[in-house]
Amino acid sequence: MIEVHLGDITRLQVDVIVNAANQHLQSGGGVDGAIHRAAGPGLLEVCREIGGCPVGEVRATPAFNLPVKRIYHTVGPVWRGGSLGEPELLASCYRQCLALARREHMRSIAFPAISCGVYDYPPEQAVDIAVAEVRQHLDGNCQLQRIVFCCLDEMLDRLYRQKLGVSEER
Ligand code: AR6
Repeated sequence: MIEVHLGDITRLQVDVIVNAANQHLQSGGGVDGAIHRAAGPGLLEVCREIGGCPVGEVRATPAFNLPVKRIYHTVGPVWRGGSLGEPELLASCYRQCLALARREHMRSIAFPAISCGVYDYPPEQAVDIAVAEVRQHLDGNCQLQRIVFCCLDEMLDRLYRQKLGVSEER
C-alpha cells in the first residue's frame, strides 16, 4: 500500500500527483517545473486563476497532459531552523492532501519530498513527518489503495525505505 519510487513523478500512473509548489502557484524549478512542463501551459493558466496557496494548504487542478486525474499543489515551509512552525506546516501539507484525496474519492496518490529541495528541509526530519502523516491517515477509514513516496535522489529513497522497512525496487 505504501511504496517508494526512485524516479520522475510525472511518469507515474496514479490518480493524483502532488506538486511542491510556491505560494504564488507560479511555475518554479524542481518538481514544480517538471510538472508544469509535462502538464502543458493550461496548468499555469488555471494556477493563475486560483491566485495562490498559503503554506501548509493545498489547491487542486486538472492534470491537462499528464496521465493522472488531479494535481494537488501544496506549499511546504521554507526551513529556517525549525522553530518557526516548520514541522507542523509540513505535516499539514501531507494531511491536507490526504484529506482532499479522501473527499475526491481518489484511489492512489504520489508525493514528492515536499520542501526537501530549494526549501532546504532536513531530509530525515521531513521523511519522519511524511511517513507519520501517511500512516496516521491509513489508520483511519481510508479508501486510498496506493500511496507512493517518489524521489529523485538516492539518499531520500534510502531514508524512506529505512523508515518504512521496505526493500529496494528492482
Ligand atoms: N520527480 C520527483 N521528485 C523530484 C522531481 C521530479 N521530477 N524534481 C525534483 N524532485 P523542490 P521544495 C525532488 O525544490 O523544496 C520550486 O521552485 C527534489 O530532488 O522541487 O518544496 C517551487 O516553485 C527534492 O527532493 O521543492 C517552489 O518555489 C524534492 O523533489 C520551491 O521549488 C523537492 O524539491 C519549492 O521547494
